[in-house]
Amino acid sequence: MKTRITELLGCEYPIIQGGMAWVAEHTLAAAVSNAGGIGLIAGGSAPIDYLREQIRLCKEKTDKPFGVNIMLMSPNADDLAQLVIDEKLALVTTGAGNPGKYVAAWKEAGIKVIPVVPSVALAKRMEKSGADAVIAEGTESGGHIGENTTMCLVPQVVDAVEIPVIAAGGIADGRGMAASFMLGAEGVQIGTRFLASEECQIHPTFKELVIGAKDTDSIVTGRYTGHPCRNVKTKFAKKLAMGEKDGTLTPDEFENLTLGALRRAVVDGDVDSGSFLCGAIAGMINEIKSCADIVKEINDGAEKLLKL
Ligand code: TUI
Repeated sequence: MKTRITELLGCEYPIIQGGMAWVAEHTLAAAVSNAGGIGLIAGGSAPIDYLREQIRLCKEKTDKPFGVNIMLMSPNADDLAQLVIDEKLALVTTGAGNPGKYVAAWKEAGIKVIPVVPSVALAKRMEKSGADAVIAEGTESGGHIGENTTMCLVPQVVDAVEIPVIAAGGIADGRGMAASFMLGAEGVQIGTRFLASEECQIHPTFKELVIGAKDTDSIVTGRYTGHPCRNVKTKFAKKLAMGEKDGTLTPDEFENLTLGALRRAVVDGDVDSGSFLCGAIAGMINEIKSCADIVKEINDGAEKLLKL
């Protein structure tokens, strides 16, 4: 399917892999790009030297375009903003903030800029700042989320801006991609489906949690900290949610318990103290597949439905 997104990014399919913190490293990103989508390496809060190495390893594994996601709450965001320029990346996506102050420098360096937005207001601001496209991310997504749903947010963003819109949140198969296109999106960003991929390097326990999840197995924690996150509903996540609800955990205590929790989930597979970030669509994902199969099946499924 050719859209303004495939044209902008020079890829075969308008499918972008989510820049999942701690998860999206070079093996996954290269596999998605080699499959004809766009892979992303997640900046998260990782040290700059590690990210430079990840970018270089990805360049060794693919000659296709790939990008880096910058989590703007990271203390490293300024350094990473410069690193993507130094490494001549094709694409940068941003999350968890307003990247306005970086956009001019990225554009000057020839980098395509696609911020994640949870609202129409931010989408409009990003368009004015010179963004090439926006990712309208609904609250169905894993990780740090806004309030509006994909179904409601995407058409409103499409109506509000001229630049192309990529839909994210709750999309994991051809039906979700076709539905996004019916709402006016010209591409999709997909995270959770790639957690259950062969090339994803997360702990096997994390993959098992995704595969085993049913529709009601995701939970949002941390609204009172100002950084709500959607996770797999483990005992640990339920404990956090309960402490938040009944007041037995202060926001500070909550922050202390979740410090390092992404690493404990992704690297250690620690269900007692790790936060397994994942989207609400996990219940539909039942099988580990290669990134090539995932990308092709989603694209072909959507194409078939859209041609009906
Ligand atoms: O960023 C994400 N998802 C993430 S980041 C992350 S790491 C993390 N760990 C603990 C606490 C918080 C984050 C895990 N998952 N998705 C993109 C996204 N961006 N979702 C929501 C937003 C967003 C929110 C507010 C983007 C812009 C924004 O703007 C506020 C402003 O300044 O106008």
